[in-house]
Amino acid sequence: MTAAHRGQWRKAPENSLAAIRAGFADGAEIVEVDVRLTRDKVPVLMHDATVDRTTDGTGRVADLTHAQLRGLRLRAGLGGRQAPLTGERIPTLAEAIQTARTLGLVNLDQAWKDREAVWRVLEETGTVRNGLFKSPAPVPEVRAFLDRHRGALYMHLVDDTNAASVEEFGRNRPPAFEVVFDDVRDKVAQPVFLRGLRATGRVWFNTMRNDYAAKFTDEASLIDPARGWAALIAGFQATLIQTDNVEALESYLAKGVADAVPPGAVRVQAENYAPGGAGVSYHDTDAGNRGDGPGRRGDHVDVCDHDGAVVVCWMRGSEWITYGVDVPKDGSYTLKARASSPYASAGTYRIAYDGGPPGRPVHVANTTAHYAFALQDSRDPRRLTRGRHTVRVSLDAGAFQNWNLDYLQLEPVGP
Ligand SMILES: [Ca+2]
Ligand SMILES: [Ca+2]
Ligand SMILES: [Ca+2]
Repeated sequence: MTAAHRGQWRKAPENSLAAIRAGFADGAEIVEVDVRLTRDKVPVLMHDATVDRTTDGTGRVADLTHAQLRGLRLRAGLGGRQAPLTGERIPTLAEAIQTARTLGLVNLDQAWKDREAVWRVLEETGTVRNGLFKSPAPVPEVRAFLDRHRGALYMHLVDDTNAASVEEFGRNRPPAFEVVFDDVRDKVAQPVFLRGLRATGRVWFNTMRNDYAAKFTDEASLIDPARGWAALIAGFQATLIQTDNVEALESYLAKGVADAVPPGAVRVQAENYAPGGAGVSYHDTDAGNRGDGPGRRGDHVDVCDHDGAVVVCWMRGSEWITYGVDVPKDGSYTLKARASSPYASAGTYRIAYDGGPPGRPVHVANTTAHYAFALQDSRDPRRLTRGRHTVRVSLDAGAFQNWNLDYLQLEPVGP
């Protein structure tokens, strides 16, 4: 089973009704949301303690009334000050859970402390079987809640600090455990422990970021599922994966391929730039590799590791970088860049083929976070013959530049 983290935020604001619908539409069985109480004790969906990141308002959810929150508009995707505003509003839990009624489960994150208020909403809306509670709370506290509310769905969160809690449940175990480990040597990551969990229920892992399941992340899975999802399924008993990449995970589960290169297209990873060194294959304005990723020894190109995505980062005006690309067939191609940036505009680049003059400026779109990569079409098609070509990406010196480049992809658009 797959769980869409904060809903399908690649298509709608995180924790919005549209994101819940899109998560299920894209194949998730579970949509994860975050629940908080307003000042007047209405459970609503909001990840952060404040509304600042994801709306056009400011302030703490706990200090604002439901009516005040209702007036705010949600920002696209993962939000951020420069993300565009949408027509979506902050949903109440009641609206969210009713949206999911015929579609699947809603995992109620951050809801445990307000579990009685949340339970009342589920009862009132007749959606007790749609809401999945979770917590790492002491077992007696969990038992008291489940005894009080027969029929409540509950998943227990375990890491190395509370691994023993599994045994405390005795023969009355929850139907699922969420396992968090940041090192494969952790107790909860050992085969014998995980087989024990799997024997009685489902095993949930989170692959959005490093340190939730060591480095088995979504982005690593996009490069090769064996670095992420496949490893968790084959070696860690995973039967439930929470992801920021619903479509890619569904594609992997259905077809064995996560992020396929389209037919006739050619992809080159940004970090695999042409050889030659400074002034030949690239120009970089800051000495050394300022990123935390695997840069090329002796080179100044900045390479970052964004939770498994290996990317060229610290992109600045006047920098350029060159790639060798093997075009499979004569034809017209468009160049797409898998890029990310929380800024608007994030930057502009121009493409030059085979040492020719640079094309028109291409604007990099705001993706609402540094780790939210999206494939962006340069819309500057070019005829190319079969064989080896060089592609140079150069950043305009006069424009604001702050974005990350994961890969380039030439896609056929015509003969
Ligand atoms: Ca540098
Ligand atoms: Ca740089
Ligand atoms: Ca890359």
